[in-house]
Amino acid sequence: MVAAAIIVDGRLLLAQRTRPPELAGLWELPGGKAEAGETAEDALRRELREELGIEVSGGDRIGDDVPLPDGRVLRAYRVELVSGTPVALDHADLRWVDGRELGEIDLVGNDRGWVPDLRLHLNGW
Ligand code: DCM
Repeated sequence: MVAAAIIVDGRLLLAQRTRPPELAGLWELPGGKAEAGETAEDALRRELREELGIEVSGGDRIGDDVPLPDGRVLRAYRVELVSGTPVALDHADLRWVDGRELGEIDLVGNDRGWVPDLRLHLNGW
């Protein structure tokens, strides 16, 4: 599973989940499942095109791998917004947050461990 940290002007894009019921309303780094034969960058480009209507590039790792209960691993990447304005095509809402707001918003549990690393990127380190 791949998730994207998209940072523009010192703010990180978060997306609000609609499903499953226990995660609905919580915020996440957008992303999804890499399909067979896809690189992480390919998967992020496809997922973000489908979910947000944007084009991205790049993909340096951020933070540690998060093991999921089903045996898969969730991995975050910093990507650059190349074109488009994100639209919530598959989420309830979108928000751009600064470092302080990132600490206050209700993130999905799997993404919470990335906050310190994300803050370093938001603060320009
Ligand atoms: N997931 C997560 N954090 C993300 C992206 C995904 O915890 N930033 C988890 C939530 C689901 C699983 O991955 O358990 C599948 O996500 P989806 O339903 O979006 O395909």
